[in-house]
Parts: sequence; structure tokens; C-alpha cells
Amino acid sequence: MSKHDQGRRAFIKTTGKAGVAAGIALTVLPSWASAETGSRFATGFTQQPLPYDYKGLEPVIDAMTMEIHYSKHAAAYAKNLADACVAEKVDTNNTKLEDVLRNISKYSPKMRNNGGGHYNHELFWQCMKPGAMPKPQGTLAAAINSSFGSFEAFATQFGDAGKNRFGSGWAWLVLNADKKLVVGSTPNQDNPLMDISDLKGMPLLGLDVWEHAYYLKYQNKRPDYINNWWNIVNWDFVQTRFDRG
Ligand code: MN3
Repeated sequence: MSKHDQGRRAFIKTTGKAGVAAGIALTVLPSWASAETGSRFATGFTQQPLPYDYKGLEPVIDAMTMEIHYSKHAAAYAKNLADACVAEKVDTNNTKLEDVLRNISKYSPKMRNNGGGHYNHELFWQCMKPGAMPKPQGTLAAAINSSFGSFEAFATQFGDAGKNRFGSGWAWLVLNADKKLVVGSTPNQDNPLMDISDLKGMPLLGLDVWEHAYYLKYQNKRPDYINNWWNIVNWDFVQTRFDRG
């Protein structure tokens, strides 16, 4: 059961009693369920189960890479984020991770690296799925065509953002404050929610271009990893994020 589900159950139980006692139906939402973020979309502070097994994305991403990436790298970001939250007195039961990231300049480098690392990976796992369709459809496809000229032009621009990111980082498709689709990249574990980021907005799709994401299978050939990655993008998930953005 996810932390959010646990929170929801506890919330329903608590307000159920209060509602009966007061004779009214309460409509107050817990803090993590703000209208802005929506409880279904908020990223919690703890690592969630991978939505497929380690072999699920083969042959694009091999099982060993997925296992190490999820159970070692991403797990470490989650653990170090928890430690940073204790040290910096972030009440994880009553704070949204997204809000910490939006104000990340007020926190330590440890919070920046691990809060970003945890958020980015939780998003990344959901941005992929076995048996994905090759392109977006519907309103997202139309918006991509309108913003970039064609899906192919978008994919080239996004791929170039990942290929040209020197060292470690992420490529992103972002919905910015003007509700425009923008492509770019961030260094290390930074992301477009962060107040310190040059690229700003709601991340719709993220691609991990750290070597740990591809090196066992692709070695130095990051462009091959990126080109193959299009075969496993979960466009339904990206569409859902676009719809609520
Ligand atoms: Mn990674």
C-alpha cells in the first residue's frame, strides 16, 4: 500500500468519526491532496514499487541495469532524502515533495541531490512501460505537433537535449507557466520544478542520461540508448500529466 493510500485510509477513518460526531460531511482534503497537485499525482517521499519487473523493458533496457538502477541507485536517493528531511525538519506527512523542490534553494545540497534524485526516478519509472505505443495520440500529439512541427522534430530536439547534456543529467518535456511545451535538460539530479533550474515548469516526460542508466548495455553509446528509448515511452502516462497540467 502506498504512503498516499495509507494517508487516505487514515484520513477517511479520522474524518469519518469526526463527521458522524459533528453530523456533517467534511470535504477538507489532507495537505498532500491540494487542487494544484492532486493526490493521484503527488510524488511521495518513499520509493514505490516498480510498475513492471526488471525484465519488463528488455531489450531496450536490460534487467541487470534496471535492478541496479532501481534497487541501488534510486533506493539510495530515497534513503538519503529521508535522512535530509529529518536533519532539516521537513515533516514528510504534511509536506509535498513538489513544494520542497520548488523552494530547493532554501535547503542543503543533500536535499537538492536526493530530493531531485528521488522525484526524478519515481517519475522516470512511470514514463516507461512494456509494450508501449510508438507515439503519443490525441491532444498531446496535437500539442507536440503545434509546438515542434512534428513528432519527429520533437523527438530529435528531446534526443539532442539528452545527447548534449555534458556529464550526468536529465532530458525533459515540460509544460511551462504559459502552458507551452518546452524541451530541455538539467544537470545532475536537478529538475524543472526547482527554483534554481534554468528550465522551469511541470515535467511531463523525463529521461535519465546518467551513465548508470545505460552503461552495462550501451557503454559509451548514449545516443543509441536514447534512440531505442522511444520504444518504451508510456505515452498514456505523459498524456495524463499533460491533461492535468
Ligand atoms: Mn538514474
